[in-house]
Amino acid sequence: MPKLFLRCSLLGKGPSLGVARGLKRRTNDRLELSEKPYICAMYGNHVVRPEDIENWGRKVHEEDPEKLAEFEARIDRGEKIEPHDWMPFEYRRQLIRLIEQHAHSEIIGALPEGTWITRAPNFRRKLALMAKVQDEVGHAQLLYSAAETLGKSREAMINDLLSGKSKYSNIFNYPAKTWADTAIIAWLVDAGAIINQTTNSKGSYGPYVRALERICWEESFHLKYGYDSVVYLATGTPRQRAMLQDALNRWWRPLMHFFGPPDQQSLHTEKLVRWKVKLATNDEMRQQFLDMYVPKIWELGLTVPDPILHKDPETGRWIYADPNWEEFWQVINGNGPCNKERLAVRRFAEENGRWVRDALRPQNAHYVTPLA
Ligand code: FAQ
Repeated sequence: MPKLFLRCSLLGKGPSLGVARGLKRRTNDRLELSEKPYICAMYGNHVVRPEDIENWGRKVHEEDPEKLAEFEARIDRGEKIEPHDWMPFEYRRQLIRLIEQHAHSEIIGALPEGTWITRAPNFRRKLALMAKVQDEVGHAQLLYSAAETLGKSREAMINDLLSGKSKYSNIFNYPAKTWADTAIIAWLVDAGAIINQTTNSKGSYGPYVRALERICWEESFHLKYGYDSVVYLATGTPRQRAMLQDALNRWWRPLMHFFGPPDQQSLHTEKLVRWKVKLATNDEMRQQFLDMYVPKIWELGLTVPDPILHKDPETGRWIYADPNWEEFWQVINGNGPCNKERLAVRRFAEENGRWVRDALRPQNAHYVTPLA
């Protein structure tokens, strides 16, 4: 059985997923089909049964209370949940939503910096930027694979991105106007991503946390590259400093939004913290970011574009101006400055890359139709 499904995963579109229209047995290297559809995914040779998918809308209180209690006890003990383990449908649904959005953020996130590869100021910077952008796309690969273990096909995820149904990080819907924007992205956006990802890499879902661990290693190189680029401009000519300050001014608000809405407005935090998918709330991560990076920004002689920003000596918490949460909701719902452009580029890539995917797919594969 495991061998069969491993093979199934190799035949799918993309590296990890195949959908068998009822994979029954293997004869002479060919897969035979039965009536029922199954999804198989790479980690743990997991099989999502048709009835699982039909139950995706099931509420937590509708779960078998004994199974739910045992599941939550495992989480409390710090055990990892693996794809073949029992899990509440809401846990599965939440993980798919979050990991999928994260994966989309990585491929869309490659675009603002990617537009500067051809315009990098020298060959060394160009090489470094190319490597970074390539890493981000690689992170998307890892994350799509992790999400696939939960039963949603990569095709369905990409379709939901392209149709605008699925979200991706707010921050990549802003233009990278100058070279200094790439420096701010590589330093501060990567810093924010590392804070989120190192925290959540201690989480409960095995495939996701293993992907996060690897991603964090690579992101820490990006952070060094970003900091190096920022220091170079901050210690450069007055024009270079002005360009850097301008970039910081434009990216600050999206950076404050990056960690998600304030805790009181967050829809999913409570559940995700209980199930150890999120190990800190949105506000806690935002505070951690301010703690770590505001002093560094000031050290470089740059100004944070927030006149009231300060740390309350009594609570130890940063007080900051309202970063305009209305703008955040607009941007994540498709109305940011670059949303349409970003999705248009992805649609172009999807359309023009189809012949490559078709050429790579084995002609005699029986079952590559996605189910989810
Ligand atoms: N952007 O209830 P919450 C990177 C949505 S990777 C867009 O608080 P949650 C690497 C949220 O989905 C960056 N939408 O949500 C890189 C929900 O909508 P829904 C991405 C957002 O999930 C660097 C609604 O608002 N990282 O940067 C955002 O508990 C440089 C209610 O919000 C991840 O995805 C947002 N910022 O907490 C690449 C990490 N915030 O689904 C290139 C994994 C919230 O109900 C260059 N994700 N929303 O329609 C997470 O940790 C969480 O999903 C949060 C949000 C913390 C982002």
